Amino acid sequence: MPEGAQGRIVRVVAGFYDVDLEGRTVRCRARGVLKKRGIHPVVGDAVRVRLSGPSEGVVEDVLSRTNVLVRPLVANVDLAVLVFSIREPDLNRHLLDRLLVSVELQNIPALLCWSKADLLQDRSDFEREVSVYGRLGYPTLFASSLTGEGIDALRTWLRGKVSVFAGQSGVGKSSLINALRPGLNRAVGDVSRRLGRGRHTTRQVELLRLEENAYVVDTPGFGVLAFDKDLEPERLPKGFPELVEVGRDCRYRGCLHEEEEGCAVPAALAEGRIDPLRYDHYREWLKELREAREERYR
Ligand SMILES: Nc1nc2c(ncn2[C@@H]2O[C@H](COP(=O)(O)OP(=O)(O)OP(=O)(O)O)[C@@H](O)[C@H]2O)c(=O)[nH]1
Ligand SMILES: [Zn+2]
Repeated sequence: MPEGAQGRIVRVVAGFYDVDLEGRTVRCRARGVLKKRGIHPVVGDAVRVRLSGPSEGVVEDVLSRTNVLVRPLVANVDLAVLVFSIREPDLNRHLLDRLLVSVELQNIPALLCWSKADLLQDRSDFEREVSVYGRLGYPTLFASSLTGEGIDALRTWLRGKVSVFAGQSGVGKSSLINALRPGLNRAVGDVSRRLGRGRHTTRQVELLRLEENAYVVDTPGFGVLAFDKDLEPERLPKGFPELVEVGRDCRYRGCLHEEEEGCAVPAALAEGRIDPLRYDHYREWLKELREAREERYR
């Protein structure tokens, strides 16, 4: 048996860790000393494993993490693939901005994937609607798991990374992952049935291995995304690249871009350098975070 093989935790099941070692899964328990040191391995962790049988082993060590997403609980996330269908369901910009703020605040690069591209013949209106995201510097691609459009480009994006797929229920995340590797066969549900009941097909947090060094997490669909309960309102501007940029011209450092004297945002709004809908979302969430803080100190 080779000693100290390095692998990646793909699943946590009732105190056991399933570790991918170059395409083969080994069920492991964690060495007792890890717990004593307060180290709790999670999905996505790069680990050193000592094999104790053909498909059994012990997690000896957890390598240092680049980041940890809280929901879903995944370590070492390289890319967030935010999936939004161009129709069925229609684009939800509130949720899109919310997801973008979350990944920005966690320093995770985002790829915007417009799914079900086959449902729209003329894309010019849609492209106009989402052009703001391209201008902000987010990479975007159209994809359809029905026609295969964009699947190769998506595969190229995922190569060598741990990627988390996120987006509303029914936008086609599982279908995209199926198209990326047909052998995986994720459960695909019926959109009308599930949207009606708010039920989700996708449940357990699991890393799926697509090819060598490409792992994806299919997160359960959701309608809204809660911010971390203790996120300070002062951090919110960091979630908006355009506010970070324009904010350099505000008179006061730490300007929250409401009605402060010398704030550069009103001029940027008037000149179209800041998208009004995104700014509305910013103001709404600033208020929400302030209220949450008041709750905390009550
Ligand atoms: N027209 C079209 N329909 C699609 C496409 N991809 C998925 N669908 C349909 O959309 C519905 C939802 O697909 P899923 O892949 O289960 O969506 P999901 O985002 O994984 O949903 P959750 O697991 O609930 O988060 C299914 O009825 C699919 O057949 C596509 O590219 N084009
Ligand atoms: Zn300002």
